[in-house]
Amino acid sequence: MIDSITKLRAEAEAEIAAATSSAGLEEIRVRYLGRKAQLPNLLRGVRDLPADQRGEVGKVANESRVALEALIDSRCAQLDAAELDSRLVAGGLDVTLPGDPNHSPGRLHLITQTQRELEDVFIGLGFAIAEGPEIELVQYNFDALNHAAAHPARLWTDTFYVAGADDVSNPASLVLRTHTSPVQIRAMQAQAPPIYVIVPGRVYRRDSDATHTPQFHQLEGLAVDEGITLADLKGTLLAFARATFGDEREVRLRPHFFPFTEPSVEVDVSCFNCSDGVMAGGQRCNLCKGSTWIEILGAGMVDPNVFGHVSEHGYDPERVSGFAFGLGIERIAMLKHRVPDLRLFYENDVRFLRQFG
Ligand code: 2NM
Repeated sequence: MIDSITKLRAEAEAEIAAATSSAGLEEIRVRYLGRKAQLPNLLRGVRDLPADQRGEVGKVANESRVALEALIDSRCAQLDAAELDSRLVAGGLDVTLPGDPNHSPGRLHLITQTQRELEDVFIGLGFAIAEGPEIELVQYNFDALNHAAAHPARLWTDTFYVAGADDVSNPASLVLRTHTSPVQIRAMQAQAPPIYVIVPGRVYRRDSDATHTPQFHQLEGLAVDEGITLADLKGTLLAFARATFGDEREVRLRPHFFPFTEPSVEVDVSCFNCSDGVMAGGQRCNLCKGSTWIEILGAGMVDPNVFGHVSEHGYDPERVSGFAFGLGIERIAMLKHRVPDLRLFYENDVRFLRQFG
């Protein structure tokens, strides 16, 4: 038996050395070492040998297997390199090679990183991601979201109307969406309740100063089901706050107004920079300004009038209820990473960007 193993090993070694392509080498590997191949077959036969021969034969067979594997690996590397060389000589360009000199592949922008972290949190809570157009009908951006005809956000001074929009109150006029909420209307038209979606994306408002850029990012959420209450909203936002700002966080809801929710709330997270408004050095906290709370988002219970715009898709306010919320991704990133000025996100200064990730 030892003789046949040694002979097999010698044959295999000769074939490996003579292999001229990585495909041919793989065929040799399967033939000698594959599951149904000769050497493993011999190894399996070891257990039927008399006890006094098993150790010796097993050892020789196993050593042969290990030696052949190593030989194949090194021959494979040789052949791969030779094959690459010949492709390059033939003039083919291998775009999978690293650059020379090697360049960093870069990193995701902090807004993208933050958006993906937020998506992960809400996916973990059972939400799906929905996306939709950035150029949107007034019907979806305002009317279906219960914005009164005279709502100031509809004015051309506040919203970018797309060339050709004849009248700001024409539902067929086009705007750059001012929030991602119209996607939630579209999601409800496409899916009857229950629905649990988040909508991240770019939004546009005619605003430009130290704390506003004309384009920014939102992440909104919508949950509609039987028996959804404000307590579900608060529990969801508490889980989000803890995942994003630390396990010790609490949340607080304050009454507010939004056109599409009733009641509406602003949501604060307990400060993660101080204790009782005072920082380690004894000064008043510069993040919460000593208040112990930081505003992070707006939310509320979806107004029955909003369901009225999608009632033919199964949204009967007598049967289902829902909560919705919206947050600014830039604001979350600024709080988490102590970014002092919103405009840094849009100046593309790599000295700023490369600090993250
Ligand atoms: C917010 C605050 C409160 C919101 C409402 C809806 C919809 F589509 F369900 F009506 N989407 N998003 C909402 C509610 C957004 O952002 C500050």
